[in-house]
Amino acid sequence: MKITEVRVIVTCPTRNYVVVKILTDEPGLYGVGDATLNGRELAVATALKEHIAPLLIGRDPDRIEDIWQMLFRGPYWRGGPVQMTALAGIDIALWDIKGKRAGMPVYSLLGGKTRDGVLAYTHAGGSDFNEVEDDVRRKIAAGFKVVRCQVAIPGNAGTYGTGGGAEAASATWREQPGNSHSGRSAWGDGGPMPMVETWEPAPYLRTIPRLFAHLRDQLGDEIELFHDVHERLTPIQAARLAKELEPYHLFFLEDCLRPEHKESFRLIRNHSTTPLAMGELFHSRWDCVPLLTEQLIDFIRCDLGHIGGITEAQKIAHIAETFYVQTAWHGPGDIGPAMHAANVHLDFATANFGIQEMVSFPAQVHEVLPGAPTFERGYLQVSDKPGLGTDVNEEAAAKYPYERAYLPMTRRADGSMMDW
Ligand code: GCO
Ligand code: MG
Repeated sequence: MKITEVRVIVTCPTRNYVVVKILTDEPGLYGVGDATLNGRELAVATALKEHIAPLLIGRDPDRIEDIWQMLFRGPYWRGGPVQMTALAGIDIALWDIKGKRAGMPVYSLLGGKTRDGVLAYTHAGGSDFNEVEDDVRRKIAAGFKVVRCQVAIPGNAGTYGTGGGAEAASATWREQPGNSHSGRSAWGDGGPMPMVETWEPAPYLRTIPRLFAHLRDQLGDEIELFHDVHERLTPIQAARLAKELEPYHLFFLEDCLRPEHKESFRLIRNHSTTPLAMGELFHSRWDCVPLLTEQLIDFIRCDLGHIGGITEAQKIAHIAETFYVQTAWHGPGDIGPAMHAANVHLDFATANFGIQEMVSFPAQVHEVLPGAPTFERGYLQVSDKPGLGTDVNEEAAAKYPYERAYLPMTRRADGSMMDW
């Protein structure tokens, strides 16, 4: 069997997705992967079309590990988000082909089911504590057992993730002259620019423990709650937050520090027993290893779409298992249904699976990219069809051409740059 074509489809059914379709010389046998990198979609599409596709034509799609090694080590230049997202798109499509060829769902090829359903979480948010509480109640009524909670911070305009839905939290903003939450213009030339938010640590650190005090008071202890810091704190600020949140028993505290700060997790650990999760900005198993071997985190939550796909994630899961760390793969709206399906196939086959982030895709995404995992009573399921069970409708994709879009940016009150 040989790869005959690598098709790269960029489509915007409400937001941009990069889809990889690998065709083979076996009539009707193809695989579908996702290679979406929010805000840098065309960089990945170009890497795939210009640099990677020509290397794959004529190769045996069965040799996933060898192709992975070739695309990772072959170019000499290692990793980074663009290359690892492109590699993930190829990896996912190859696993889809392998499953279809074997007549088995991918979770079977990865070792078989270790559980009957995949515990999932969603997002709740609001502009004040009561709005967050109401949103959590709605999510509980919809069947969720675990909910991430974000709230607007008094004095911080456009605080990340207050929109509620996971889609809103991971939204990109289409280019719009003067589009700025704070009224601050990043470039000042009136040209296309991302939304710019304002953020200060002091009001944030005061507000978040009070939010969870309110939620525990109103909602009791049974519902699992947690919070995403989104890489905005310094090590000592993160240690303070983790310590002050201890009484509210969070499921985990997500991404406290920037991805470069691995050794600083020691400081947080020394001060608190709040479980810690980290990883959506990591690009390889080597980013994870220091946190795993020292047991500095409790949940590893890389994005399969940005670390090279199932092949790399399964290796990370196995290293994590050795150190009693559980998986919680990133599952926002800015990765496509094929990657969400890959998450859930791997979750099923992972003994040390912890939890899965999920989104409900809008109708246009289902039309273009059918087969996303389904949610019922707190758990996700995937199709038992051979492969990953997702597809791409190329005619429908053509109806929604690419639209340039950026992630928001954040600045401190004095105008200096902050991490979004
Ligand atoms: C999450 C994330 C996302 C990211 C988004 C960036 O936990 O789901 O933090 O919302 O911000 O994926 O593109
Ligand atoms: Mg996050």
